[in-house]
Amino acid sequence: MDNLNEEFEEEHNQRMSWWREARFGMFIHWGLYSLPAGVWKGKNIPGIGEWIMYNAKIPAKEYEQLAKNFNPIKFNARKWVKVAKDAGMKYIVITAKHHDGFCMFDSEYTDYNIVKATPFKKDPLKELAEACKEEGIRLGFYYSQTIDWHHPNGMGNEWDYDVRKKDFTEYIREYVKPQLKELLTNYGQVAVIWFDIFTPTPELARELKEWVRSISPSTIISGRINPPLIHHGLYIRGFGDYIELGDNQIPETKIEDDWETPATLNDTWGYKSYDHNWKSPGRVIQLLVDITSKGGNYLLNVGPTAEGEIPEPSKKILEEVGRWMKVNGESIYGTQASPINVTQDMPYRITKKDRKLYLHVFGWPHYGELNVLGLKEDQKVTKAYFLVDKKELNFKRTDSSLILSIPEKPLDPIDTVIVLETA
Ligand code: JFZ
Repeated sequence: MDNLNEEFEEEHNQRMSWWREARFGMFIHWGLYSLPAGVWKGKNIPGIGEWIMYNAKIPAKEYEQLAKNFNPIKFNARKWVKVAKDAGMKYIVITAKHHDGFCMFDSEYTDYNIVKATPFKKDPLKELAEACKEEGIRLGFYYSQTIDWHHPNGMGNEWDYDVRKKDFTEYIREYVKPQLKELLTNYGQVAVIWFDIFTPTPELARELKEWVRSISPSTIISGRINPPLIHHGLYIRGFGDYIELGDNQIPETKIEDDWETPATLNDTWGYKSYDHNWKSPGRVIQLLVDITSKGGNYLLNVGPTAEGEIPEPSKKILEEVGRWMKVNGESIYGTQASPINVTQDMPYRITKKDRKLYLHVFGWPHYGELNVLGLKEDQKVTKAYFLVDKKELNFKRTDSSLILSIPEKPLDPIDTVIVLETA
């Protein structure tokens, strides 16, 4: 690799080191859309909650009236950060401006923001930044750099505006870039700028990347700064610092680069009053393990209410996940993808850190033996024990498998973690 590339790679590794350690973060979708919560003029509007303005084709002049009633008096940044921290999450990414164009932060480039346009009059991102700093949680901002259904030069609103009259380059240079500078300079060290549905040209994507780098070189840029790039079946990082998969998308096999799955706890990102399709804590834990075993991060969403509260069911699920993480976090944080091929149908997953393999057993065999397949002949296992109590397990080796002697019942019905120490 030539020197320049080596320098970039070294810089990239430094920027990504906390992110590779973290593995698990909280996504927060919170905005004016939390007020209708999936209902408009008495009708349930299909689709994800934060898309209600688009799905109901609400005129911008009508939608913006919501600001007058957005007053999250129950918002408490410390409580939100505690929910994330107790769940074992190490970073938070919150919507600063979603596709509806409403800014959840104070901005001098539009009055269509939470400080100037709502009775709340405060900047929740400022409070969140302070709470995150106190608790050692990193904070990033989701920013919709392309779709903006409120701004006349943003993309996506063809029911209020004439597309032919839009000047998108003007939108990027006179609005998006100045706002990114506000976000990157007014809220302390910003961990991530989470760009979303894709900058329409590589030139503008490069311009945004260089802009962010020029203001805050250590801020990570999400993969959605450009469209997903897949070449001969391989995911390619574009202008972002990592690959962003589709919503709730889990790859079949590991990806040899930094990547993240953004995911919901039910079926919506923004709060919907009637979406009760919650994932179980066990499902969330096994998704976290599956993603980590393939080398990825899990950015799991909560959609707070217009009053400023994280929904009780979300908190209950995350409390349960946190209990598992308290005991087993070592097998997630700072781990890499399994060096052993594990297919989706196998009853276990493997994560790796240094010379330790963490065997996550989802389906417990009830005949006293667990077969771990696909080991290389020269892959020496010197010791096996339960992570939770260090109790050793006997095992036999064949050329390509390890046969562990296991008790009748699992220690944890969701995921019992066995440590395999390797030479
Ligand atoms: C986008 C947003 O439209 C949505 O509201 C939410 O914020 C989500 C996290 O991101 O939705 C997407 C964007 C990209 C893909 C899928 C959904 N994709 O590339 O498959």
